[in-house]
Amino acid sequence: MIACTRDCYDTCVFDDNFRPIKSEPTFGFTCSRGNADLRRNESNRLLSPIVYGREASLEEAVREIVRTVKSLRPEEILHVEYDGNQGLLTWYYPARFWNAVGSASTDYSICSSEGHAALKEAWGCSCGAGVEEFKRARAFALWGSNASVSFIHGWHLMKDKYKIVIDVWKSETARKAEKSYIIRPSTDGWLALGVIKVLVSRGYGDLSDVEEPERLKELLDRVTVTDVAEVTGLSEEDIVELAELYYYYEPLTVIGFALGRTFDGFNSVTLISLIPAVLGLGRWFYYSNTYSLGVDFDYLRGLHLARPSRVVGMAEVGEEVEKGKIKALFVWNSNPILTLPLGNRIAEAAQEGRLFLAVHDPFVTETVKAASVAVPAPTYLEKHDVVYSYWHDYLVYNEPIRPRKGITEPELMRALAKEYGLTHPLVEEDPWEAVNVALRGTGVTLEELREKKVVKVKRKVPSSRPTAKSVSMPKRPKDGVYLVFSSHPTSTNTQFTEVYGYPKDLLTNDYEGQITLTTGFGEVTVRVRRSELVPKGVIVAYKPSLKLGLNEIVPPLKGRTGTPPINSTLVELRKP
Ligand SMILES: Nc1nc2c(c(=O)[nH]1)N[C@H]1C(S)=C(S)[C@@H](COP(=O)(O)OP(=O)(O)OC[C@H]3O[C@@H](n4cnc5c(=O)[nH]c(N)nc54)[C@H](O)[C@@H]3O)O[C@H]1N2
Ligand SMILES: Nc1nc2c(c(=O)[nH]1)N[C@H]1C(S)=C(S)[C@@H](COP(=O)(O)OP(=O)(O)OC[C@H]3O[C@@H](n4cnc5c(=O)[nH]c(N)nc54)[C@H](O)[C@@H]3O)O[C@H]1N2
Ligand code: SF4
Ligand SMILES: [Mo]
Repeated sequence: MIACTRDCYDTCVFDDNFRPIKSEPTFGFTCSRGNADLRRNESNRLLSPIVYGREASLEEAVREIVRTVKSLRPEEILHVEYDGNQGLLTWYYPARFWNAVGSASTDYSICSSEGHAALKEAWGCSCGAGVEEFKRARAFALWGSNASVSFIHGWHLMKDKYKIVIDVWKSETARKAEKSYIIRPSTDGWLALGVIKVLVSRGYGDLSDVEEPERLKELLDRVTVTDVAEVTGLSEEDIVELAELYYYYEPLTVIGFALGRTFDGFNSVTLISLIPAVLGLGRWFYYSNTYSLGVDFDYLRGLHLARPSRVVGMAEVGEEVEKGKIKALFVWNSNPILTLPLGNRIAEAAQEGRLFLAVHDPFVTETVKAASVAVPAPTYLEKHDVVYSYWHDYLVYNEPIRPRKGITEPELMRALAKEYGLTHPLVEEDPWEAVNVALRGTGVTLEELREKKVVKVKRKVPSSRPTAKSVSMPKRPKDGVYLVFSSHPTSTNTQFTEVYGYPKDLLTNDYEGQITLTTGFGEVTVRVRRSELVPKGVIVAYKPSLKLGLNEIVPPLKGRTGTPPINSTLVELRKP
């Protein structure tokens, strides 16, 4: 058995012949990436360590990294890792070395942290519905979620059920849904407030299940359905209709990660999550179940014994590199030159010798191409690890089904520690022992996982009622043209573009041809294609089109808890 470790809701489970398992949670099918994985595994691989442009031995690469680390102050060194591989040993464990030497860490905010923080504040935990509830639900309301593309097994369980989509363009999912509402970008908080207002004023719902409801009551008094219509671009009838559909169908609310990446996303996620509570349905939403599994991620990262010297927002990495505050980056499991706001500043600084960039990746990515030192990593098909899902409840013990190329993350971490002369309990603890300890709260032991390979966890979901103490009046986004992003069926973020290519055109309502997009941070010239699916004031880019350098203009802003509001990128257009 092996599970796909890519950053994806589905975490597909495969048998030893790499066929998707017929049973839950994979139901016998997978995506275009899963179908091409074995083939892709043999192409575009980084096969040898590289030190300043030439092939080198692993020892040389490790020496060069440690020499640089020792020559700098810990605060000038930042490790950047994200969810390229969702394995406990691959993603989390290697941070131990960097925490032990006291370098800076990121805030891990690029994707979903804003929504996690919002839901934790309101509900005590961001966790919600799982596979069982998806099966049981008779309808779904999807906000900022392109689930038919980004979450295909969740979507599979929505088949033949009533689906309502709230998006900013007629996405693939909006087109397939029974009902869709297309609103102005970043106005979801207003719409949620409008829905609650209608439900309460018509007696369809009330605030009796909401703790500390005063602030919400105050907002309901201040806002009218007419205001909500004006801000969202919907008609008043639409808003009433959406509230009626909520009342009639009691849909399971799916809150897409895209929403945490909007302007005022914290508030939007909070307000949307309160709709089911107003209907007396409790925690009838899904965002991410990571924090109900009981895995101790902090233990894996060694935070019980060591702390980073400082935390840098993922929004700010490019800017800090440009300003010279960061002099060395150690990257794994991530392709930050393409995926972080102003990520191109990393490439420029490395090229000009202002930044030492070390990268550990299985593939020759843009970040690897710009690296001072690159070290090959095995893919998930080539190493042991324990994998979890942010949707389903199964832990999987991954075993290699392909010969290994490269050095694993724990091995590289230990090689760095040895060269450094670091004797710290964090790097001395055996990686598997660390996994065993980190799994304690799951009720599953490593031994059991090794024997059974796939084990269902009993998730811990608090039955708390929500509090409305963190809601505030939604902010009104400025008028203008917004660049928004969506998942694409043939890639996971920037991965797989070497197999399937990537869309070269962005989608707009009213123009076709070359166009220059400008923000206060730079400009990028792209081709756009006219599409009736996109309303005025919106430009849609699929995530693999990040290859066009779109993050060169995404501002290094932080949301309430750090996540950059990437989907609220206000752009000026210049036509030639
Ligand atoms: N403008 C804009 N920017 C965005 C987004 C957007 O919508 N718009 N989306 C954001 C979101 S949601 C996310 S999650 C981030 C994603 O940002 P990234 O994490 O940078 O995204 P990926 O392109 O998936 O890159 C993952 C990298 O991990 C590598 N990898 C895979 N497996 C392994 C392994 O086993 N070991 C090691 N060492 N490396 C491995 C892959 O080869 C790849 O290079 O991007 C964000 N950036
Ligand atoms: N095939 C595929 N699957 C993926 C990924 C992938 O790259 N490809 N990426 C994975 C990752 S890292 C993540 S985070 C998830 C993301 O998956 P989702 O949570 O589905 O998020 P996105 O695909 O970023 O965007 C979903 C929708 O949000 C809409 N949107 C943008 N701004 C707003 C807004 O202000 N309001 C509303 N209501 N909608 C808005 C976009 O138009 C888009 O249609 O998917 C994961 N699954
Ligand atoms: S990328 Fe997602 S849907 Fe595709 S194989 Fe991996 S987990 Fe499954
Ligand atoms: Mo993400």
